[in-house]
Amino acid sequence: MDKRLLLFLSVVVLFVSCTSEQVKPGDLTCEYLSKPLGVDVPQPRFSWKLFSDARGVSQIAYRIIVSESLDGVSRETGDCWNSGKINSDRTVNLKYEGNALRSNAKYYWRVCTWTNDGDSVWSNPVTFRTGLLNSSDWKAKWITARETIFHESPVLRKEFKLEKRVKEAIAYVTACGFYEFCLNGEKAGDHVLDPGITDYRKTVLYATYDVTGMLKKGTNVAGAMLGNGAWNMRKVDGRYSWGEERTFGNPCFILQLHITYTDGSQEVVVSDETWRYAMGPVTFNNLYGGEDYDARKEPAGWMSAGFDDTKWSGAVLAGNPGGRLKSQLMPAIKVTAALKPVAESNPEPGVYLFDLGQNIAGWWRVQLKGTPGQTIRIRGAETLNDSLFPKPLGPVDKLSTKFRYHSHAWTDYTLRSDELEEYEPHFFYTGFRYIEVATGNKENLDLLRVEGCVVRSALEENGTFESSDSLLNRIHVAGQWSQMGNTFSYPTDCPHREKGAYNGDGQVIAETAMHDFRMASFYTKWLNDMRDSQEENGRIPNTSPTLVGGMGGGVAWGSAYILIPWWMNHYYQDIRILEDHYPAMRKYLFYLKSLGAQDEKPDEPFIINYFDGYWYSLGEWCSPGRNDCPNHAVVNTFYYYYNTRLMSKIAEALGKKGDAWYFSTLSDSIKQAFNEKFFDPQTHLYGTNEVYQTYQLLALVGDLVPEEHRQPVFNTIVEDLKNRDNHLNTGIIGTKYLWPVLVNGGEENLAFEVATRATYPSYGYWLKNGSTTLLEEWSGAHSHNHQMFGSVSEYFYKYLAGIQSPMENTSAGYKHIHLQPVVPDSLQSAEASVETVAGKVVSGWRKEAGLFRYRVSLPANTTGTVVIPASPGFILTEGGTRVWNGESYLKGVHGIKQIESNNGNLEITLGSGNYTFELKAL
Ligand code: RAM
Repeated sequence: MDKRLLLFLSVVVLFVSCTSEQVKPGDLTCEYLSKPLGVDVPQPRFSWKLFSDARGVSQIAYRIIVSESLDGVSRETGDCWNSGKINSDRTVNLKYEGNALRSNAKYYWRVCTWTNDGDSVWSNPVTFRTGLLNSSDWKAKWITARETIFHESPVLRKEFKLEKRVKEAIAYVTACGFYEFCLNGEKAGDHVLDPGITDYRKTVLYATYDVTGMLKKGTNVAGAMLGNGAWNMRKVDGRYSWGEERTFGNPCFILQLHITYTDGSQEVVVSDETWRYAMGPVTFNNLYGGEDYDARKEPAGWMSAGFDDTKWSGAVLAGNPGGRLKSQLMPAIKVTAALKPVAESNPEPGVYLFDLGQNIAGWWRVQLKGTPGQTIRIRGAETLNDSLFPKPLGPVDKLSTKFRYHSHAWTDYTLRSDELEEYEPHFFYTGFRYIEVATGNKENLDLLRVEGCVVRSALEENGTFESSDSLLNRIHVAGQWSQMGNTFSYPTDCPHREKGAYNGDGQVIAETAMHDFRMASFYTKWLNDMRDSQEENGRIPNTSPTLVGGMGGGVAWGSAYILIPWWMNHYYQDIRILEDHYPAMRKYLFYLKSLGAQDEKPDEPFIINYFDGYWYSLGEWCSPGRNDCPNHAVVNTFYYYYNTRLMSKIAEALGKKGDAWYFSTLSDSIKQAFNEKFFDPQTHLYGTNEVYQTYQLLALVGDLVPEEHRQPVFNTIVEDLKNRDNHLNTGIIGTKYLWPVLVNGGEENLAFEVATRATYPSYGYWLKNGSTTLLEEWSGAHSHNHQMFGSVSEYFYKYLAGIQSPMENTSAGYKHIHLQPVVPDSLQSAEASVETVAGKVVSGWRKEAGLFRYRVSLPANTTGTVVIPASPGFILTEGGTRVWNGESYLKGVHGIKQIESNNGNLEITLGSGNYTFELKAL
């Protein structure tokens, strides 16, 4: 070949590989999940991110292809779907529009992106698997034991023969209650407490496992162990329980195992009456009361072929639970970490105490050696010696037993041998920091090892925050622990006392949670729970699903059903969540309207006054010194108003013009009534004669305050905080809005002072007293693991580090990112990162001698506006090059599009990429 041609070709190859390395689509997800199994959405949505170190990168077009074979996507034909080249910068939630998907099939997909540098790059291919798309695909039957089950746990088994070599095997499995599913003696997957709790009468979630490697030619054994969960919740004498006894019958089980042989033929193994069962080693299990496990009752060899099950009984068909079988399209509950104790003691013979140094939700894993038949009792608690706060474990400390959810919830383990045995619970979890192991006979064990297992919906972490103030950092981490402690397929209030799906707690923490964890698939499930729980009259109960918890709340609780979809559409560009739920959201709004007309004062139709009794018309909750607020109607009417206004915007977004107009008009009427009823223009107070911070905050947040009164209303909050020596006086509702209102009102230093207080009531008070999670009450009373006050982390991400969310000035889906750090005098540095749907955003600043250093990273295919405080005469450099000379913008640095001075700030317009700015005096 001509040498020159060769050189030319190699340059071309080099150029192509160089540029294609510069930009690469990655992190491909389908329905928010990476390579999901069991997708049962007929038109699943695809998302990706663009990765590049270059600046100013944007996508100008994309093409998605989907095929049932790897070859199909490699050849770039996409035999199921070829979207063609679409001129668009969108990368999030693009809907499949190809041939109808088949049940139980594997699909490959990849995306080609064109960027503004003229290049096009293919992603690597990834897969998704469909689940069982039609209810008629289910051939398996629900099975159970014939006798009534109260507390014990049946084990079921079935042998089946496979005549040929297995190419692929997929198991669809679930239970009402909980299950553990095994093949040939090995547990399938790593889910625990599966399936996620739903209202089984409406929805039952099934898991999909790829069990190809677990089957063999010849005889195989399928086995399952069932737990009561929220399906068969019995009251128990002498053991802790919560709420009413509620049982829908025996725990029941369903399995459909699809096998494809290497020759292409297929077979299906199903649960039916040919399965056999016996009562297993779990002799007691209760979601609240604990679990008893008698290892002597493990039927030896029951998971192996040839086990004699003739003495076992034949399973019987269970009634259909009623709910639609849906795929559990979210991370399952798993053991995500195991913590070793930081201290242990043996205060008396036969009693051991362990301190994890961290309050967690989950359970304990013990290794122990004793005598056969000996029963060991294990309990947990959040404090020692019945004291208010935790502390490091000392030699004579005792487990706190002041709450029944600690003293009367335990696991009893009975040893089968004098060998080393290991145990962890199967169908029970709780919240604790200390673990007590008691032998009961005042004799020590031959050997004992304990660790604390962190159990939660295994959502991926999503955000980081670090500042020069260690208290802030600790508050953030404690908040994350409380979220982890309250994420069990729905947001719970606490992991021990109620385990309730409180919608109020869940909504106030939601925006923080969307920074700390990848919440999208979890909230998609939870919103279905809310819809399932909707009552005939449109009411969304205080807990969804209602099967657990089911107690108090007010309008702020049900409002989760409007707020969460609204936030999801902003954070995740998820319009489908609005479309899907709109009819039920609308019905809820009309319920609120009817409430206004049917409460204690029907002559005030736009005000939601007292209704349905104290526990159901709660307003603010858990403010200092009181459990509720002086005037519930203010909070309830605020949420009525806020929901109505959002519904108008949602209707607008969905093109429902008539509804948009209707809700907008209704919200105007509520606003007027709200001010007439609650606002005193003389005192500038809402709802009371003394300042109640929450009311003043809500009125400002909802834009309810007449323009000329905004500043005086704001001033009442500032004065009240100062009168309280910079202490807040808010409960779970007002706390979410406290920092945004202060910062936006220009009180940046006060906001910081309030956040870093260390005396009652404050976060610092909790943490200085040894807490490692967030508490239920500012005083320290009751639960030590409630997530609802964690909303302060929004302040850390959005204001201190400055990564505004799509609820502030950032655009939906983080396409145009607004970064505006708020810099209190007494903070030296702050940095946060958030893994948004568009990619990872980083914003971090540090004060150095005569210098303000600011680092920012914007993912490819986004743009940004950076706003940093800058006095006149300051110069700004980026990467050492001057870009602002004290008066005007100096062009030339790639990626920076404009710099302007505005109200004491510099406003910098940027393309994607990494930047390091330095601001200093001339
Ligand atoms: C408590 C719960 C929860 C709260 C309700 C009103 O029982 O712990 O946090 O939402 O009450």
